[in-house]
Amino acid sequence: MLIPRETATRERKSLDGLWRFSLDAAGRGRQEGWWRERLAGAREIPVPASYNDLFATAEVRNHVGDVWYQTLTRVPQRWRGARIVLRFDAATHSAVVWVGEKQATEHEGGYTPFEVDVTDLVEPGAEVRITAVVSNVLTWHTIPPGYVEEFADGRRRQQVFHDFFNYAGLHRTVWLYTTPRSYVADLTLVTDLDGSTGTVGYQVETGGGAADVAVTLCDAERGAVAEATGAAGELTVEDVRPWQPGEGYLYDLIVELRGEGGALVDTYSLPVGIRTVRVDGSRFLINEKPFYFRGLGKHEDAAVRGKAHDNALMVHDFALLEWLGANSFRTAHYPYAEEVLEYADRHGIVVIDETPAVGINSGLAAGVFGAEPHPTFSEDTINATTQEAHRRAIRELVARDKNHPCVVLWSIANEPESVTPESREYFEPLAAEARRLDPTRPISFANVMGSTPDLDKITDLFDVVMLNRYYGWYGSPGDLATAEAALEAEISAWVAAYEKPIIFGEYGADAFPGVHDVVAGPWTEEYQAEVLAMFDRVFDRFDAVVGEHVWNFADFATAPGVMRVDGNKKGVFTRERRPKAAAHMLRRRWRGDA
Ligand code: GCB
Repeated sequence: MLIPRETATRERKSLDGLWRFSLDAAGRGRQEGWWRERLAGAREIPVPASYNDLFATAEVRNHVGDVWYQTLTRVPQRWRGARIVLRFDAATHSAVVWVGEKQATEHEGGYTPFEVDVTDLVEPGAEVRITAVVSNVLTWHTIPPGYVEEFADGRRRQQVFHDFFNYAGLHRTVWLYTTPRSYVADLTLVTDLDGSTGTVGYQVETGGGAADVAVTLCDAERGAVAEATGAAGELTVEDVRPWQPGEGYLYDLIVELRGEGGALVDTYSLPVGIRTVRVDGSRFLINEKPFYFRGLGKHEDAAVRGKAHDNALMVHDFALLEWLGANSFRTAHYPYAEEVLEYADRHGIVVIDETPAVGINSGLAAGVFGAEPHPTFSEDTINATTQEAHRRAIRELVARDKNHPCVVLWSIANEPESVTPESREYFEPLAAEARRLDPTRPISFANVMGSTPDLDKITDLFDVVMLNRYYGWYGSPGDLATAEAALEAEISAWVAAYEKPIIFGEYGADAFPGVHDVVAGPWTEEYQAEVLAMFDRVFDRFDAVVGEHVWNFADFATAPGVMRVDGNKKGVFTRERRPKAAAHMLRRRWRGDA
């Protein structure tokens, strides 16, 4: 799926700004047809933003169900004759959209874009009312899963099985954009390297009728380095400058559709990083060189705006990654805004890209999040319908992110149940689907603590062992000698069981900022740093460990609970992005020069 861009044949208009917003606590709007007129009694709300923390009321923060967004915009007169598309970069977790009186589209899944051709629903030059009802409800059949508790007095509470606040709303940009009637609909690129020669295999999908395809690859100075015609083919680049970690060198692929007499019909251009990625035994190779992941799991999370994409925060977070000496991060626990991947492409930061499939695990749900005990997989809980939603989530992730050179590994789930025959039945087709959708990248999932190689039933389906481990925190807190021995023993068991690269997808400890002690104990900044140092010591003893991603980059909001103090405090930065002692320690390890 192509990101909207301005080109010689295309225009785009962001609808970001202040929209009208109404809570629909009683869930009446869909029956009453609230899209038919101006939303009554509406507040103003910024788009993009999570709505939860904006209004200083528990009613909005803890709302369960529908909310309504509405804006009036004018379609430019000069767009007459063009194909006009309405696109939401994200609506969390599901939405129905009306253009004027007409339902235009609907979408499930809170972190991937959806779009609809609205040419016949709008009139260039005229105003148009766009209304979206957005639901934050998670059920056994959504990704991520959850369920809603109903109380006798009519209150509803959303139970989630994941450790971050269920922020919702229009989290990313909403666009109107144009394409010509015949247009470039999609592009799929596969790059390869052979010595100093690079290749870019391309496939162009078109819509709206036949036109001839011509492609030109330009280098960063905009000089053409290769050309081809036809909807699919391969471009060869001599003296290639590869995309590599730390150096996000990008070519530009310009696709042109040409009609009668060679007239330009449509043009679209896409940045291209030429690189390879592959697993070989227990090594993870980027451009055939062993790569070691130094970085962190992140979240889209900040005060006031919740999970909204924000360029200021993005630039600052990347600056802090650089300050730490990190070369990579994981999009825990959902696809991030595509701007983030584009930024990582340009700056040579390596990304593990994750679906929103977090919480497929009843043991964790009951133990950590206070959910009712239930089997993970059953007719009444996670079932074939959930699996289908999961398959769609994988498909939408790959469709959006397949052309980003920064993405080197797909993570199709975080900490699912993985020790039962049911988990194998559930994951076998999903792993196969991920491979079918993208045969060029390795696949993995984040393995939960306790799912050791003797118990785990799904690791053979994947290329990389990604372990989330909390020795010294959830296990033997305050006793790092015991934690160290247990960690070393577990890694040895994985190394004996599989010849696959091992990445630590999570490890860490909470530290409440400002709590210090000379004899470091849990919650102090010193202890957090000592836990990380202990893990790092052990990692250095194993060649098969090819990555360390600390949990987490920054403190983040969670549902209330006795395990959390104003949210999860495992950040090496506070939520305001101030460094804790652990950040300085990591900077010393990762930069070596600090
Ligand atoms: C995990 C989860 C992550 C949590 C973290 C924690 O294993 O993957 O979402 O936030 O542990 O801090 O407990």
